[in-house]
Amino acid sequence: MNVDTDIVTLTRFILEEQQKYAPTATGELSLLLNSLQFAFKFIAHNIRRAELVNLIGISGTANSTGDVQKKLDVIGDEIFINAMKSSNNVKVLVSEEQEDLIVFEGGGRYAVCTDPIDGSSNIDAGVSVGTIFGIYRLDDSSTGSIRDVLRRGTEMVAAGYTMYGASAHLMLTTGFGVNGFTLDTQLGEFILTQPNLKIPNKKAIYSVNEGNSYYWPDNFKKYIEDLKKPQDELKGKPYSARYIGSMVADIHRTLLYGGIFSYPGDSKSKNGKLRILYECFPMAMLMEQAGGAAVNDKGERILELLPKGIHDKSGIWLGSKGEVDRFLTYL
Ligand code: AHM
Ligand code: MG
Repeated sequence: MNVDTDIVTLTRFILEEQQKYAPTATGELSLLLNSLQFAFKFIAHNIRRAELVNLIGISGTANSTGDVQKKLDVIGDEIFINAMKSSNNVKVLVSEEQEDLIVFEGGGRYAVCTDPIDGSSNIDAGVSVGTIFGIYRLDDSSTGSIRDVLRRGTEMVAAGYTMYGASAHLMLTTGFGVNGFTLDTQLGEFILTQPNLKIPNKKAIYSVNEGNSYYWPDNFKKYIEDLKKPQDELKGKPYSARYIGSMVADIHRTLLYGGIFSYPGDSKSKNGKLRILYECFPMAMLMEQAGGAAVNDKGERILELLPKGIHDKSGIWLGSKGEVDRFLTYL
């Protein structure tokens, strides 16, 4: 039988990476990443069951104890909060589902920003959704406040997402490139499947909700219109449009195949829809670490933005370096 008996699990990978890049580190970040992977597994498990749970809901019966089923968003949020709290390494948590930040008692030295289940409106159609996260290390003087997370994206020590699709895929960066893991449900482990992932420098795919284009500024309209014209370097073919409407799924495709993804600001929502701390920043860090780029509507580097509130939004354009550079020529 042809069995690989020396696979790299996420736990092994984290420990080896710590040995390699930070041999004197305390191991707290490694422990935190370990708590995170439990949250991903638990959320993946619930998403797999969601359809059945919904069917039960439709037939009018409650679950065995008679409780009304909770929405998956709430379940994801609770799983995340509990996992971070019990890790003892997190002091500050920002969740899309919580208006205010959560400060845990105890000595945690990290802040985590998350969208526990992004794209949840797609779940009933079986479309992939995901958990997005960004991690900051706290200053030694920190007592746990909003200042711990109102920082530039360049200060994050780790970021990533887990996409719950045909399998659960975790894309992780700790600032030394991007590595992809796939959950083996039988083993209950994330296995390293895409070591040192790089995004292609160019790819003729654009991903944006064009239904909003009436409200876009003229240069955004012109840029997208030009992509739809015959391209010399594509032997006269235009770009392809691909838009799932679930950020993690759209970014996952972009990371693997290349192209450009955008959720720009427009005249009805000037900063677009996506949140800086737990949507734009983590995705921007992953893109840059994979060799791509991420900018806002003015062409400024996303990671250098400084949010003023924990739920602030920004227009965003990210993906292959060559495609983002082309967009920049329209500004
Ligand atoms: P959510 O955080 O409420 O799930 O919304 C974010 C999602 C993203 O996953 C996706 O990129 C975007 O909303 C799609 O928005 P739209 O339907 O306006 O295209
Ligand atoms: Mg979201």
